[in-house]
Amino acid sequence: MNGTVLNRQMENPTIVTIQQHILQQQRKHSPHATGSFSWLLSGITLATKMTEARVRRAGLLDVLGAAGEVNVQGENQQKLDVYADEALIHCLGVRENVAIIASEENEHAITFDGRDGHGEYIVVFDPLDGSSNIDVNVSVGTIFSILRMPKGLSPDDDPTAAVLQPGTRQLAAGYVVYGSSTIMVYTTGHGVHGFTLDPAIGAFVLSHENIRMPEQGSYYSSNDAYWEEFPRSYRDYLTHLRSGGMGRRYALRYIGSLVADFHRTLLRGGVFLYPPTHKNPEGKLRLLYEANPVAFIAEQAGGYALDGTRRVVEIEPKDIHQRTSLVVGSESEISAFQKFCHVDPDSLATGNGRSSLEF
Ligand code: AHM
Ligand code: MG
Repeated sequence: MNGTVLNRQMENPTIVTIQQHILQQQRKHSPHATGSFSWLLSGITLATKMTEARVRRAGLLDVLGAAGEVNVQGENQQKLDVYADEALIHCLGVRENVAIIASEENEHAITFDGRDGHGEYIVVFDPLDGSSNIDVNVSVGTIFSILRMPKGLSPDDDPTAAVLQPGTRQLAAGYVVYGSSTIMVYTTGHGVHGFTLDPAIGAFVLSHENIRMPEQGSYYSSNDAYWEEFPRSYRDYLTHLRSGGMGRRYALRYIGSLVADFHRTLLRGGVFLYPPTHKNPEGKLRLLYEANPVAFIAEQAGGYALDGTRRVVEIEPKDIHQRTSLVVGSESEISAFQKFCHVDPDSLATGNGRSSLEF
């Protein structure tokens, strides 16, 4: 025989890119998968790499500052918000299996001509989370959640109704933090995995396999400037953490970009809270494309995510841009939160085999 036969272990190469990892996961958990889902995820990774390239050159290109428009949330759009949104819409729009897109930056759900009912997936995202940090070189990110197109519904009939699904129906969720390095973290319901962008080869490379949230951390994360507005039970809980009631004295870390604050909480443990305030009595964070993906990832990593009284992922959404309060973190901190806020522990049973917290 002419030629050389390479005897490399293609299943376990030294470098595992996110694309390889997704395919390996599919082979393991859905052997009959068509590859359609990984094609969709590759659209997201491409868009985030485009955004990361802009973020890295932010002080050099004319990409800083306001774009001159106000989004549906009443917030001034930044140029990078608009760029990140357009990158995702473009990269997902050319994937024919995407039926509907919904984004923080667009009031209505977006559908595509000529799909003739072939679109299987819905993607909702916050294209650039933490916009107030863009101009000052502080970490920002992209958050996404993927849902299946409900059977019997056509995107052309009522795209909004198709998007309004509880977080328990998420097929996958993830985020990218454009920080000191760029990292993508995702779950498809089989653990949480992290990939660091290697700028030399332009690929997300497996760096954090099967991330588990520590059972207890040393940080709490909330905007203390709103302290007086927090409900009494939240203040009592935070005082408990601050005063050593958990066997250690907690320190405060708050970046103001949910993705970055959550990423630290995922790796180091602790708790992140955005309680109801006078200005935002329902909480500030958006359910579909901020709280739900973060909650799915937290639960997959052994943590918990509540809106204050129930699992975030069980909330039935009524509006694409619906807001929610959010308390997400490690087992010990959430267990203590439940005692202060009188949450029924049974309401936190995840339904995926894990029991609710014990008291
Ligand atoms: P954004 O998606 O428009 O950037 O807003 C959401 C951000 C979150 O990333 C962060 O947790 C929160 O708003 C910070 O709000 P505040 O400045 O009120 O603390
Ligand atoms: Mg956001």
